[in-house]
Amino acid sequence: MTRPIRFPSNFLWGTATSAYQIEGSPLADGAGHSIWTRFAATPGRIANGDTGDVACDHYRRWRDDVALMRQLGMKAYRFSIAWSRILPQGTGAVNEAGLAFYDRLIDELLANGIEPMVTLYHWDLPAALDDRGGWLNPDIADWFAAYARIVFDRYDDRVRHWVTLNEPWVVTDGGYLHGTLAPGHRNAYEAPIASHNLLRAHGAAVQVYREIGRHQIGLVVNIEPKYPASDAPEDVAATRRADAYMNRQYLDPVFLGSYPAELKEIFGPAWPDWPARDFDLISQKLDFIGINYYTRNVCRHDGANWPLQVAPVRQPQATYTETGWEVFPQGLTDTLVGFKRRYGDMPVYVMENGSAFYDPPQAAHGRVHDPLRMDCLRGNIAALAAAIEQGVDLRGYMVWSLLDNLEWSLGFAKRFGIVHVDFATQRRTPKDSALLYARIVASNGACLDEDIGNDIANDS
Ligand code: PNW
Repeated sequence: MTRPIRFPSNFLWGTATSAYQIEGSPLADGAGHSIWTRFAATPGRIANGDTGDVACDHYRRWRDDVALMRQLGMKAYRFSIAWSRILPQGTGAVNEAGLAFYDRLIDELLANGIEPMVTLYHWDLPAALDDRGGWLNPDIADWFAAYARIVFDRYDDRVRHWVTLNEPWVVTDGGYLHGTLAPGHRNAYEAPIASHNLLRAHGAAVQVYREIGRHQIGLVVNIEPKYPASDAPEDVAATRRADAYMNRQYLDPVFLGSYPAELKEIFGPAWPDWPARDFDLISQKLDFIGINYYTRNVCRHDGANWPLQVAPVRQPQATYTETGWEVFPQGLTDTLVGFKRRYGDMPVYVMENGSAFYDPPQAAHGRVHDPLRMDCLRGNIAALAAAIEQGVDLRGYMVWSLLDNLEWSLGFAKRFGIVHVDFATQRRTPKDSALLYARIVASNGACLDEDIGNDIANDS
């Protein structure tokens, strides 16, 4: 390591999860169905027939899970609220038992010195709202704002970091364009409408927060930097389309007040003309931006690939994770520096970053060796330090994920946790990557200057 690694003294180090992926008991205590309980009950939608009915049983084991975070020295925890626990029908009657669950969790986190960071929407739309059109119904901005008001009213005295939506791109691309995620539609006419209503709902919730909230609110987007496979004009144009579709589709309207021109090119007749006033709603001022980073994409033109006409180019020298994502820490620095360049200086949190690897089943001996995940963690944290050095106002970093959990339609087989979960017994075992991360957190990143972690991997 050539330069010393430095992080701000109040840097928020933590982990992230989401409700449907870890909680289990999705219908307990009066909660309603979500599009994910439905999707999971539809044969063939989730690998291996897995569901979130039990998941990590966090709904009952939350106290132990907070104790585990404390043991690892975590400073923050990002989780999401299940809308259908609070409003079983999505609108209307409030379910007090659902509110009480998150009260207990928030209080326990604070009692253990862990900062709660709360996401309002991490993909589990109440099924009753899907029956009314879900993200395709423009009324959803009002439904979401009403839900947000209830949640802000209840918890804003204790929660200082709020996120409206997690990854609108994934909600739309998986849920409405390619059909791989709930609600499983595959329709190029629906996708732009769903995206637009997600952004309107985000803006409406921020407006409510400005009225009644006292702390910080932001949006979380997944960013995958795009690099051209060659300097041939068609590859460069393909790269621009991919970046516009995945990255700028959300950030441009929020921060610059309009969509990238490439979207019309991509969607053709399916791209609507939007009313100008919508952009006033969408572009509410935010207190921070949350960025999820997993991988990069090298792009080439491919006319056969619907609808983007872009194909990914595999890198022969690279390591790929179990979800097929290239390990590329430099992309995290590029993403953070690139954000600042295009949208300006503002507080940034990396709200998710992690990797799925096959972990050899050694948990029975009390250890799980995950050297590849450790390498990723080291590389990514060095990439954060490089971004800070280049002037990025980075305030925190959340590892995805605290626990192995339900990786949506890929089921439980893809493990992102730094803590191993034996789903038969619910036993939790911190992997070597968790021990490494605990040291990184305890030293505020400085231990990365040393040849950290080799002893962890060797002292089995
Ligand atoms: C995120 N992509 O999803 C989600 O926020 C998590 O719930 C999920 O478990 C985690 O990343 C790992 O997948 C993504 O295709 C899904 O670029 C897909 C993409 C990015 C993020």
